[in-house]
Amino acid sequence: MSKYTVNISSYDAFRKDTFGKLFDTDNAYGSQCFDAADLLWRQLKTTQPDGSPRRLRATGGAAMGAWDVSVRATNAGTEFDIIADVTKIKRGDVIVFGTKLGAYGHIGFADEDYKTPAISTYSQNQGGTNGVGQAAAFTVRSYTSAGLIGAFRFKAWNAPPPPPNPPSPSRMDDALEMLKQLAKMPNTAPPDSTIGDVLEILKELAGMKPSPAPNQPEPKKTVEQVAQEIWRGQGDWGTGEVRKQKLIAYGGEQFQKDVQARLNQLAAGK
Ligand SMILES: [Ca+2]
Repeated sequence: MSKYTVNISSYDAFRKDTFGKLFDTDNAYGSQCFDAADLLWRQLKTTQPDGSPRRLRATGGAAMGAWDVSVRATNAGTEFDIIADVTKIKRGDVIVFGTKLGAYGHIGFADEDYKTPAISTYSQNQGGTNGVGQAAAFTVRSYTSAGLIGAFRFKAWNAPPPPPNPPSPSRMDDALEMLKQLAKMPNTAPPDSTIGDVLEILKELAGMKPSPAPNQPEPKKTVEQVAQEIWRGQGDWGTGEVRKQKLIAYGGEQFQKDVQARLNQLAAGK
């Protein structure tokens, strides 16, 4: 059980819950940057491979030891993605700095996406003396991005956005299925909730934009229809060569010949 409980529903929630405060999760050396990152790990409900409660591991008693290959995968567990390409760092990632920031390196949270020459970092011990006193409290400070050696990305803070509601023809299926169930309840008043559900779906479907009719060509007229039209002086078929070309354009040469043959029959009183 962690001695601290903080809100980890999002990076911003975590930041808001910890800003200006001091945490000494490992009860050693006061409130260090290591405790800042460890604080997140200690909120996790999972256990380490040896069954002990989750905490951030680090070799050599150094903040940068959290990125050491011997503990990296254990630290990532199932909850974190390992970000080896530091240029991919995103706000909220747990970022690890190497010896460019001193013998122990540094660890904290990216307070902005990767950028150069420096990146805003949210952590403890970013101004205090040996992690002691209020000056060590959680705050933001910029550190050279050249010092970054890697990052852990807490998946829960980087869930992909839910897909937009697709137009769902299955909603009609849902309504039909409910109606079928209702039909199977002879002599029983259906529960209001079910009727309500069906009505909701029907309203939803009624509000849906009707799907546009497929772009279908006008059904083609038959030889007989066209011949009758021309015979009655309907349509815009013209006469002579104009008519011939229009008929060919409309239905092809054979169509034109057939229409002409039919017109000849009509003229002959057939
Ligand atoms: Ca400590």
